[in-house]
Amino acid sequence: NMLDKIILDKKREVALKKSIIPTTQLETSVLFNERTYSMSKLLKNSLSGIISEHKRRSPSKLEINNAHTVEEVVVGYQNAGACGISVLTDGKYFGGSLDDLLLAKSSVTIPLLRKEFIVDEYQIIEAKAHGADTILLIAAVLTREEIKQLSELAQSLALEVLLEVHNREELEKAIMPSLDMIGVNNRNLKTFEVSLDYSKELATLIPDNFVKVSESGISTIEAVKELQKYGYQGFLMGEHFMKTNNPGATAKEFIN
Ligand code: IGP
Repeated sequence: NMLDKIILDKKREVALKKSIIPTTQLETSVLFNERTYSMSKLLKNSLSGIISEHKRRSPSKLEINNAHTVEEVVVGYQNAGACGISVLTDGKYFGGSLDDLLLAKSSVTIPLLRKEFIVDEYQIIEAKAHGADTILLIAAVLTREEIKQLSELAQSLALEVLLEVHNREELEKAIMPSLDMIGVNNRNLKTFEVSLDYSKELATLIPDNFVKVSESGISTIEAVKELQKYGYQGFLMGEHFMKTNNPGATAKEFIN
């Protein structure tokens, strides 16, 4: 399946990068000692809870938006009142890059999520060096031990962790104190099937001390309102914004 393929490629990519740019070099980035912004706190205090995503293309949708610069998109999202911005940094499957994250960091002051398939501590150091405030960990591709090790490293760098799950087993495996937010991906990354029922079914199983985020496949204000009834405070939306010719203006429709 696609997810296995992505992870295989990612492991190769990280091994190669590690041999070229050692972590000690990443740690000299001026951003490495910068303060981070808390996405979970903003979500808790927001009525709308929108995390808007910069996404050019995806394996399921191919072309989404290539017409805008990163700066245009992220400034539009910030002006719309988003609680945070997710920046895809995977190149091969999503057309993103760490440069996109850097550009976003230099353009806005709201929390940034590095949207990446993290399989190694190296990518967390990299995230920090490129201005991320939050990292994503995907339970489907990590063991409990890996989730613990990676999330504790993130915590030690003042990065927040959004842990992504898609079913009950992943959720039960992953629950631990070093996570800040738990996201239910409505899209099955193996089959690309999308249903908001995943968020609805898992809602009561997520302990209250984590901010609940519903990810993917959201395209209406009614869907957001419905998910709020299930306790969700964060809504990760990409395609619905990116496919329009003014992503920021479209995001604003969801934010009061
Ligand atoms: C956004 P959508 O359907 O609004 O474009 O979805 C986001 O949830 C999705 O891009 C995503 C994702 C991921 C991408 C969720 N988890 C993991 C890559 C890797």
